Amino acid sequence: MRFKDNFLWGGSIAAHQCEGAYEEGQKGLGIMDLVTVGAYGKPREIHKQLSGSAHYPSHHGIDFYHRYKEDIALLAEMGFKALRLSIDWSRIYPKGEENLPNQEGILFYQKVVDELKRYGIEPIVTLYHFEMPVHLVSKYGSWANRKVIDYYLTFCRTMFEALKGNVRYWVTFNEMNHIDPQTEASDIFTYMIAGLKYSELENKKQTLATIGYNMTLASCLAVKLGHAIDPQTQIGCVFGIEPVYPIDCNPINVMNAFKQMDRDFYQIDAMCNGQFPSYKIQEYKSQGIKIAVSEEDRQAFRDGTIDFIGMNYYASSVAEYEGSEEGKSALFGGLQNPYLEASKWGWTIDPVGLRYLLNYTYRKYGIPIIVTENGLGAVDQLTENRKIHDEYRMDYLKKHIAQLKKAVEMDQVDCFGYLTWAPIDLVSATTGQMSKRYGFIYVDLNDHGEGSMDRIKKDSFEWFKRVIETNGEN
Ligand code: BGP
Repeated sequence: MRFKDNFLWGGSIAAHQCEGAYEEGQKGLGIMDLVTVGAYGKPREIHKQLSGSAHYPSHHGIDFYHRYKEDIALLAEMGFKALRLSIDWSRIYPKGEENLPNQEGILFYQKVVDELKRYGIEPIVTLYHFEMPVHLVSKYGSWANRKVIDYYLTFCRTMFEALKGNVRYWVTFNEMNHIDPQTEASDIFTYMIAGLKYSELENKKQTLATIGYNMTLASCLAVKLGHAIDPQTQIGCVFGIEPVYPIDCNPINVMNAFKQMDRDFYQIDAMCNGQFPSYKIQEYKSQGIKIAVSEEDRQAFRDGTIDFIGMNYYASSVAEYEGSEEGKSALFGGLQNPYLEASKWGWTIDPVGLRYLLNYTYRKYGIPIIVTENGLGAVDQLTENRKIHDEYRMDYLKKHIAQLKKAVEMDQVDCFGYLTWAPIDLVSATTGQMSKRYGFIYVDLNDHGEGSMDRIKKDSFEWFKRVIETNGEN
């Protein structure tokens, strides 16, 4: 089996990382509008409200809000078959709880989708990619409160209806799996997903478990709703997963590595098997965490199974035994894998990990998978004649595509698309830096928001164009 003829080659972007125009079009304040840029090795600061002196990269993004036509034309020139983008909830419901949506916000996304369709590019629309109205966090406490599920569903209904007939692929959430009571989380991870700082959470384990449960439930309810509005749609959920390897063959380390990796799968289990996994409830019970699955919820899990799994893949990690069978592992780095190199930001470069993860996931669930994010964050040097020679990026992607090919051709994994993160440079989510670049298209802008914002094709632009033209024969 080769890549299917209609294989979806393309890329992924997210609203808060590219749109900018944070005060235009009647947009409300979103959680990522309050996060500053982090210096190298330093975390981004998260503010409670806007402060005059701080620099907030989401406020300008790469100005996609005004330049989407130019950007989509460049992606079309590369031959893109698909673009995954997200809807900023705070553009549609500025505070999250209004009775009526903001028509200007809806119109913006309708225009973007129309522009994509004009070039035959399939839009894949994410409904929640770290974009929650700040008001829902301050008034209701975010996903820990079930009321927020209702507001999310109202928002989903608005978008399903507004884009009906034009969008075939929907994604309910991006990377909700990074919230787990067992994992020591960094502030930025819990903040991106739920607008809450880990260090400030009261009753951390219970709150994180509740958020994880409520988001899983919200996804199932959204799937059911989307199918009812348009039965033609394919609705999935995107997970960011890194394979976890044991540090050696000590069975305890092997078990521990399995347990670490397994934490990223309980929500996929719920969404594919149609029930919230009993092993998770058991685990919660043993730690005094209370999650009650009502009969109504049970029905929602049964009715809202996903059509496909979206897989964000960047790196793998290593787990080591640390005094108990529930030891510790590190997300993206920490423990070094001696066989792998890492990016400047410490993310390991592990193409085989992609094949492993695709096999692991497909064997478990047997439903179609799409690689929704994969790419190398790197510092690019603009030469005097305004070129970017990014062979390191091509090298990274080539090796990953080669492994993807093995997964599809040899291992028979049903994968229907490969989307790079991100086809055009944009603001990095975890660091806020512009200098952590992923694109085939360079955006002239630095970490302080200075630059012409000119778009410049990197060497990888022509290369990826050939990958698409040849359906993966690069
Ligand atoms: C994923 C997110 C993306 C993106 C990517 C790269 O987890 O879904 O939004 O940002 O990671 O991360 P970063 O931008 O921090 O390099």
